[in-house]
Amino acid sequence: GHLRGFRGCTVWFTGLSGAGKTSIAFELEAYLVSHGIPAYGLDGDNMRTGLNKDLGFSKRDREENIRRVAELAKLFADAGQVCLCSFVSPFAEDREVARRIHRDNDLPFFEVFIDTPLDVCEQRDTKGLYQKARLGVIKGFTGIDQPYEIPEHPELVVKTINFTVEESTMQVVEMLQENGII
Ligand code: GGZ
Repeated sequence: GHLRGFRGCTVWFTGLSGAGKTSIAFELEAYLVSHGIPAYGLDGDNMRTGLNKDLGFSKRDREENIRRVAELAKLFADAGQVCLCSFVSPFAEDREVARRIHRDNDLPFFEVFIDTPLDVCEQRDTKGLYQKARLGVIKGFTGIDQPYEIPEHPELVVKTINFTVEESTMQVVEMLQENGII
């Protein structure tokens, strides 16, 4: 990728389960590709079923999940893609590792906090996971019996209540425009 004019970047979506990370990333991917910008989304669905299928949700496993995802995202970005990573990534130190992996390779990295309150995520409960966590069937669920560390210096905070997925997505598009990525 070092001879290329346009270099890719990584947009790192963090937030609770059900916050809307994947919905926004999916909408953004469609927007970018329809504008001729190569983009590719990574999330729990395509990482935890394959490359990271040996990992669970302990603090250590989440750390390794994020490290591997960040190394993969770095390669996508270096290959000129806008890599859209949607992971709960609840621990600040793990998100910092992801950022450092990109910085060390001079690749732009944008941390986007999808700021949806826990009670809203829990009410949506699209997969029934919060209920299972409340009942103790799932242990170590982020926001219930494991922490979510709120990002202190994200490049962007997207509040999703009272906004459509399209409106939230456009906030990310504007951030990429302001930073000369697109
Ligand atoms: C959090 C969990 C858990 C626990 C299963 N805690 O809404 P979802 O279903 O699709 O998003 C959650 C996803 C989180 O995987 P990540 O790879 O993003 O996590 S991390 O970044 O922390 O490594 C949820 C489901 O997996 N899930 N158990 N205990 N989310």
